[in-house]
Amino acid sequence: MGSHPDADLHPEATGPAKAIVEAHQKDEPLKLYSGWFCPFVQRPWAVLEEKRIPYQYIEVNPYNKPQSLLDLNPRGLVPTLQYDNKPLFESTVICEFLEEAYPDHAPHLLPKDPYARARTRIWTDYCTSRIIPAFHRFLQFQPMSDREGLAEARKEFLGHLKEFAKEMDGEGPFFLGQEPSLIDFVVAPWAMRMWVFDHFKEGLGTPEEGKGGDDEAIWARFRKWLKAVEERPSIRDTMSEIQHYMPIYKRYADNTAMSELAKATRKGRGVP
Ligand SMILES: N[C@@H](CCC(=O)N[C@@H](CS)C(=O)NCC(=O)O)C(=O)O
Repeated sequence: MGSHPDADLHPEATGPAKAIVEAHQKDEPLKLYSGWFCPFVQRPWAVLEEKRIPYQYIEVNPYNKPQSLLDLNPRGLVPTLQYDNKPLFESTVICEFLEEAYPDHAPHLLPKDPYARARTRIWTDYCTSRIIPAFHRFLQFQPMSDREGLAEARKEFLGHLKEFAKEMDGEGPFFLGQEPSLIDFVVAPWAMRMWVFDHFKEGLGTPEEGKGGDDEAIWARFRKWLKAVEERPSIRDTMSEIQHYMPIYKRYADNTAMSELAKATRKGRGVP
């Protein structure tokens, strides 16, 4: 009674992420309290991998919170980082912290130039405040019989992707250029989960190559970015097998657990 619908999710990472988890079991002063499935976790997890910072991976279920997690973070969310016996949370804050606490570890998440740095924060915020909420509105859209509503939700999401792609460095392949930055790591987990639209919403709907009309160049740039993100080992290899994400997203897309999830969303807590 009252337990979260995801309290019984698959207990551990599978696929490529399994090997990374196994390689990070040794006790380390830096500990990542994680849920293998959580896109917010994947942000700092990929950054830790990318920068080759030594850390210990600790799997917890945030819908069935162990005391060890609550002791560090009263909100009991993942990711939670333990650094030198002190807790830290909020995925974007953790990423920026890793950049500052390990200054010798490349690639750097923020450019040196103050203007370029500020602009990086604008587009990082755009991912969190526009792209990701629109991803969830599209994924959650119901009923599927409301064709206009579905088209509208898709259009809203694609509109944000297009705005995002317009701002990218011309060459890339990442948002700011050759190397991934904070912007890429903040949005990559959702980019890696866009298959959900094929399964649950009759397709993502981005135009195929050569079919983007006036926006062809923008969509070509988007595809180049997406490919670079999908192929980046730190991002690719912190993903598990699709079949284990499926029940979580199915519940979400079907709206079967809506009242629970709506409550969680209203309280400002994230949903995967
Ligand atoms: N704003 C947080 C969101 C983290 C979050 O919502 N994580 C989910 C799992 S994907 C969680 O821990 N949920 C547990 C709960 O809502 O109680 C961040 O960016 O770190």
